[in-house]
Amino acid sequence: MAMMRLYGFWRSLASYRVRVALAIKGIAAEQISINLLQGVQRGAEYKGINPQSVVPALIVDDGPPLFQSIAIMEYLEETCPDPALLPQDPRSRARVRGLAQIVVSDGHPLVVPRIRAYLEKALHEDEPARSAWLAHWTRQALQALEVHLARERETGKFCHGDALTLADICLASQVLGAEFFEVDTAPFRRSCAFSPNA
Ligand SMILES: N[C@@H](CCC(=O)N[C@@H](CS)C(=O)NCC(=O)O)C(=O)O
Repeated sequence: MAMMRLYGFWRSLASYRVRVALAIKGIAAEQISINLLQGVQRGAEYKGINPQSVVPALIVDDGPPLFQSIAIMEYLEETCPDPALLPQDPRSRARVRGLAQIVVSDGHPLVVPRIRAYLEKALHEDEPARSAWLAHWTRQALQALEVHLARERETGKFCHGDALTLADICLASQVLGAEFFEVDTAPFRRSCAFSPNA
């Protein structure tokens, strides 16, 4: 069994995604907390591991750190394929990846700490304006997911069919973000029902 060390933080939605993937696949990993609230991610030591100053990063044995939650989850999928987090056929895989990217590429990047800090320190947006920003982009992502889940026949017990996939993990992280930012999730009935947090 490979030695794994995950650099993450309890409040990090991207770290959450990797933790869930590891748990589903039954892979043990040592957890190292990088305190984002104290800015530890910007220190020289962590920059040596991830020059982007973000979590997660995953070290496997003595290899170079893996970075970006989607790339890490795909690595876990390829090296530990059972239970699968991607369906078999290319069209289904594309849909699962598309749903996942609504969160990972579009929704989540707009609410990460460095964006919130930039709004506050560089643009001098006050707290209500910053909260409105977080709520707006969180709702946009959940709304897009909601429409996909409602109208596409591939939706099953989970986002895609009846097996849990990367899409569910990413959706769950977006719902968790909504809870952190106190966004009303009542309009996103399906997304919340599909979330493992439900
Ligand atoms: N697209 C990246 C996002 C990584 C990311 O932004 N992580 C956040 C926590 S969820 C972080 O470390 N932020 C530090 C900062 O913004 O200063 C991924 O999915 O891994």
